[in-house]
Amino acid sequence: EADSLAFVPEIKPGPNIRRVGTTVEDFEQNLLSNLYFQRGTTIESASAGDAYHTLAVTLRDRLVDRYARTVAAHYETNPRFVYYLSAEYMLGRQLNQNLLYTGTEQWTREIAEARGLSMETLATLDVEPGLGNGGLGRLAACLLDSMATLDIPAVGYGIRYDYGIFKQTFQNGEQVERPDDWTFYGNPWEFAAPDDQHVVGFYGKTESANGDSMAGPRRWIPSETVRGEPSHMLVPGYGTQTVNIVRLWRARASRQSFDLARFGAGQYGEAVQHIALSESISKVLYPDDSTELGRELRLKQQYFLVSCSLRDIIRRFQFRNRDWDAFPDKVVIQLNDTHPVLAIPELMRLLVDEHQVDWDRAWSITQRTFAYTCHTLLPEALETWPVALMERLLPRHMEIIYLINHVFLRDLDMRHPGDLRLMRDLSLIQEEPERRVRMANLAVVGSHAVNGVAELHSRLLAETTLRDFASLWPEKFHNVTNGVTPRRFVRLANPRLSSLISAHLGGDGWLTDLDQLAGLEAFADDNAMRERWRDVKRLNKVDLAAYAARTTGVVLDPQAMCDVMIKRFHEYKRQLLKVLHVVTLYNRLRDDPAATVVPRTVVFAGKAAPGYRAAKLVMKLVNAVADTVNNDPRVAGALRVVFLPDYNVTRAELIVPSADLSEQISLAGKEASGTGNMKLALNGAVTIGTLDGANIEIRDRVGADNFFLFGYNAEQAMSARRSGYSARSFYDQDPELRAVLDAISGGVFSSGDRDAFASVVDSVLGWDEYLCLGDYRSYVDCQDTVERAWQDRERWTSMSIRNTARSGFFSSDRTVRDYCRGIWNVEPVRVPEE
Ligand code: Z15
Repeated sequence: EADSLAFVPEIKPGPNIRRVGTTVEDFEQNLLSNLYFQRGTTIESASAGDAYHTLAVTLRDRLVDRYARTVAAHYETNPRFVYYLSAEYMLGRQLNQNLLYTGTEQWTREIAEARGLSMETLATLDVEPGLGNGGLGRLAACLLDSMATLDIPAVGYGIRYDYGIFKQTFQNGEQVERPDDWTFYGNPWEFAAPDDQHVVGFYGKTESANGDSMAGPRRWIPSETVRGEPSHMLVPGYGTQTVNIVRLWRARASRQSFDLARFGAGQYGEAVQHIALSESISKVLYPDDSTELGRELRLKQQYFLVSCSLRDIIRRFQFRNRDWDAFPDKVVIQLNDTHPVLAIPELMRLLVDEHQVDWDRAWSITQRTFAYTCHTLLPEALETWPVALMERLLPRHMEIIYLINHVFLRDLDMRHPGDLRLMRDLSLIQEEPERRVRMANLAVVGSHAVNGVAELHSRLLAETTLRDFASLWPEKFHNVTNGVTPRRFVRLANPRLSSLISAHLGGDGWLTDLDQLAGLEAFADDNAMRERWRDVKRLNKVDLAAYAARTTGVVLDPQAMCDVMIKRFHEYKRQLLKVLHVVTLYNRLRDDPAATVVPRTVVFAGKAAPGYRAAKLVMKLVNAVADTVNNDPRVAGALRVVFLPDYNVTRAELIVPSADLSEQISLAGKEASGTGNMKLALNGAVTIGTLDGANIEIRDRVGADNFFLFGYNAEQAMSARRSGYSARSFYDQDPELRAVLDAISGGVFSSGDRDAFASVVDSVLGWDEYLCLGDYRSYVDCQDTVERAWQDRERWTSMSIRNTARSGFFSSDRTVRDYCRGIWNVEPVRVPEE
């Protein structure tokens, strides 16, 4: 099947770019006209849903105007583009963001409220596209926001999953997953382009196209094809005219897939099974974060994303350029983890087999084009795919990978003659226990830059996981510390704090120049400021308490310290250590109800991969402890525990602004960076944390006095594990710890059932990879220090202000600038207002 319908979708510059009006009257006219012509209804009969949809498309119209001018400016300039390839994007809700970015928030409020519609109602109709699992997907969204804000020409490519990350509920304290049919009522933010599809092949065989060399060109004859149908969402920059796009691919069956004869014979299921099979490729996001499942369909998803995106990138390149050697001057492709790494052999295939570029030239182009971000150190997160599966699914790619490996190992042998150990470790193919393709090795060999996501992570990558590559090519290795967008995670999530900041800094310039937050430093010990700062936190906590009461029935005290642990459930993140602390507090209160303690609300939120038994049992334990604690009159007023279900971007925007204490307690050396830690610090939460990931950089900046540090550092953790770590000895020597574990295994939180949580307790008492008990005493003592600090209200508030004032570095604008200078070598393109 040829690409018969493909066309060049770019908007060319010309006089036909429409302009949207600039007054509230124009805006209201646009709304009324869209209500009538787009929604097909009248103001008298419009529902809240009609109003929402109409508002969304009207805002979208305003962004289209900017987008058209952006494309025109890009066309004129023909700049180098960043193409961000990611299997995940966690964009968050679009409505409030687009109101802010188009400056129409106030107008909308007036127009809506005059008709009895609240902004809150409209906001709740906005559905968050949950097309990611956690940190990696949200980072992608923050980088898109910052690239647009910094006028960087960029396109994000991803998959338009029919079902995003599952919806989480609890039954008997256990996680229950429900499908996230996020487009059930339609998605007003996207533009579908069903007439702009690409055809993607799978399986089949290869044959020589001229001669017999694997270095090609060769012909791949796939035995299965599906179509990739694109749609895009607009990605506006804040305070600029630039609007970029994120282009998402959806799998569609070929036109002839519906079996009319079978349908006629009453075999309805069989009649549509080919359609269902093809379209399953983009059906659902795999809900695993930092672990690999190795399913065939997952590999198909990855190749589907890569194939569609590269065809698009090449077409965009050819729109303005001819010479393939110029490709890396116009294109840099950033690989978000190993998920899109098949793009490396795919570009080789397209150049060699379809565009007659010879192998060596194609390889040079490829290496100069790609850059790879690694997001983990966990061995279980490093993807490998069985050679047998690759040979079957992508026979030509497997040939190309062999050839890349052959040339690479030959060169390696010239530099390090006879070093078989090195050859075996760096080979793109792992031999034992079964032959597998190592995607991270392929990424490093095929890219000109490799980066980790925080200083410690980048150092450990170069010293451990990718050590031999780092000695081979030290110049390839970079660090780019992650960041978060202050537009969403301060301005939109925390409008009260934002107003207070702007009032003290004399404007909102900090939103695009976050280092300006340093100006708050001057007010850190100012009584009036501290009073207002506390007021903001208190009001945010009142909002959170209202939400918690409505959704869980748990009543929270806005005066209590709000202690939050919000992130994916994973053993390395050690939610269990937090539970051990909560039970410690509970035991103390039970033993002595008169004990003066700091009233605390412990907020948990986060999802676990559906198949991750250990993490799910910890979740169940959290719910069980919450139940027991919240129903025990002896501790009422002192301790509350709430697990807010269905953590997502929207929920983060609710919880982060009310946090006093930010729990970042992963075992040192395990969390690559973390980004929730940054969101919380920016919103004035004080961190209790280990020397892990970006915590280290947060502490360096906010100051050791404004950060609660505990636990092993990465080196100590590694040597503790090497030198025979004994969890038992901690249990034997620490009576308070013993009481906690005995309470859990004794059935205190499971109505006397001693089996319910036995395996949790056994896991920390046995050979615990994450050294929970080893860090317990240090953690609990540190929490006692936190409580003493909290009791000095003024001092705590100063710490909180300093956390905000000194966290400007953690803007994703800085992250994008780092990528631009260190890796991408791209320049901004300003989009004129007219
Ligand atoms: C993911 O969310 C992260 C790493 C992964 O390897 C996968 Cl598969 C998913 C996270 C890291 O755990 C986190 O530390 C980091 O902040 C985030 O990526 C963004 O870099």
